[in-house]
Amino acid sequence: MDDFLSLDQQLTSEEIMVRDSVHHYVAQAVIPALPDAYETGIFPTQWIQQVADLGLLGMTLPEQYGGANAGAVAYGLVCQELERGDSGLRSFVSVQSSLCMYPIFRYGNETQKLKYLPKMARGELIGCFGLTEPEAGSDPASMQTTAKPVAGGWLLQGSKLWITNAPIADLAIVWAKTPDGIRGFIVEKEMPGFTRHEIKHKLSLRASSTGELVFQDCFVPDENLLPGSSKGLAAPLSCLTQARYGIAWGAMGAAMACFDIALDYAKQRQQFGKAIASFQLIQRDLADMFTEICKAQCLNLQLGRLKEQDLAAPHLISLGKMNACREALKIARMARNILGANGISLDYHVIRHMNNLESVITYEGTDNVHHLILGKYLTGLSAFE
Ligand code: TGC
Ligand code: FAD
Repeated sequence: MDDFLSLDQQLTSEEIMVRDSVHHYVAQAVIPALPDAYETGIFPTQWIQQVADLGLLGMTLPEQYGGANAGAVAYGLVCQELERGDSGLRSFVSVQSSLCMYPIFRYGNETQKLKYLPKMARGELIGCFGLTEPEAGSDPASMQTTAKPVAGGWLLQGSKLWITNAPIADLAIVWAKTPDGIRGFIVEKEMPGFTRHEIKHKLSLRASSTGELVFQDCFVPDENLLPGSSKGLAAPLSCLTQARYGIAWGAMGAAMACFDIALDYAKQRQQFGKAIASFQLIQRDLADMFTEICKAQCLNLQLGRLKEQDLAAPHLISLGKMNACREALKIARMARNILGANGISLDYHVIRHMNNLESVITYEGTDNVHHLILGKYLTGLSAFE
């Protein structure tokens, strides 16, 4: 869609350049591969090297760790353009950058940063982030995975479920209960007692690899504890704040794709002797979709500028994630309706975005959770206690 609000005026030339180069990459290399990748339920691993070569992995980190010192708005625009292609590709980049490289950068020591981050930026090491468990989703404080201190390290026991990248990951950032509280660990795939299983039969995020992590007396040496991780939920929640911010932009990328497809289709498709775009009810839907995209673009941009000044409080990020996911899902459903029967075909893409957004609205905090985070901020009363 065109830049109707002239928001490009608010972007630097570097931000526009990075957005446009990712847009071009997605149009050329990602979208053509998608119907088949989605149908077969396989994450195209060739995308890993491509996004690494574009400098998109850990792009906000300093250069000495393989990053590009990029700002929050540039990262947001990248997420938007990746998810214009598919939520699975944006998920891959979010998890690698915000949920794996960020905790190592923020809570790791210098040895860990130098050992892992440059290789992760080059796409040579893939990460996953294990917080959710079979019995602990919205309430990660109730996790049952434990880390018991033993000579020279820790013994991990438990499992993590619904973990993006788990089947293809070389390492996992795992959050486990120690006698002192929840701490973060870097668990490498070769560590004895660590196994992974792919989750099959997903009807959403099919072009993404999702799995389970299992720890059976898995020995993790002391050097793989993230020393700066606090003894509570603050450290994993701070990683979620990074990823939720990217999702606010990403979900709108999927919404923009759906809007563009629906608008083109409505102008072409003839019924009752004229283009369906000429019908008032179709125009109302298009106008509603367009309005929500414009509103979310402004919100995301302002959140990004606040984040660049370290002023984007977690409840504001919740506002952005909640709004974008809710509106993007509505837009995808409206687009699917405008396409009639063609709307259910992978060839027209909107059903894929719609199904993906059913995951995106659930992961990284459900719609309810984000309402309650905002509710706590507004009222001073926690609904979680
Ligand atoms: P609460 O008492 O509010 O906070 C506990 C401590 O954490 C601090 N804190 C934060 N710090 C940084 N960023 C944030 N967003 C923070 N939110 C809270 C807080 O200040 C406090 O610190 P301290 O020092 O006082 O201890 O915690 P609570 O237990 O009331 O929180 C409840 C709740 C529901 C908000 C939280 O548990 C939550 O967000 N639940 C949702 C779980 C979730 O989002 N899981 C996502 C798993 S990862 C994932 O889905 C990846 S998908 C990836 C992809 O494919 O793209
Ligand atoms: P539950 O917490 O059981 O919630 C079920 C329903 O109850 C929801 O509607 C929820 O909003 C509602 N609910 C729960 N508590 C409350 C409350 N207090 N008030 C009102 N309503 C409430 N996790 C990771 O750790 N790493 C990953 O990489 C990852 N990737 C994922 C990829 C996919 C494709 C999916 C689908 C999930 C992924 N997740 C990941 C897990 C995701 O974060 C959780 O699914 C999410 O946090 C919700 O947890 P749950 O599924 O257990 O739902």
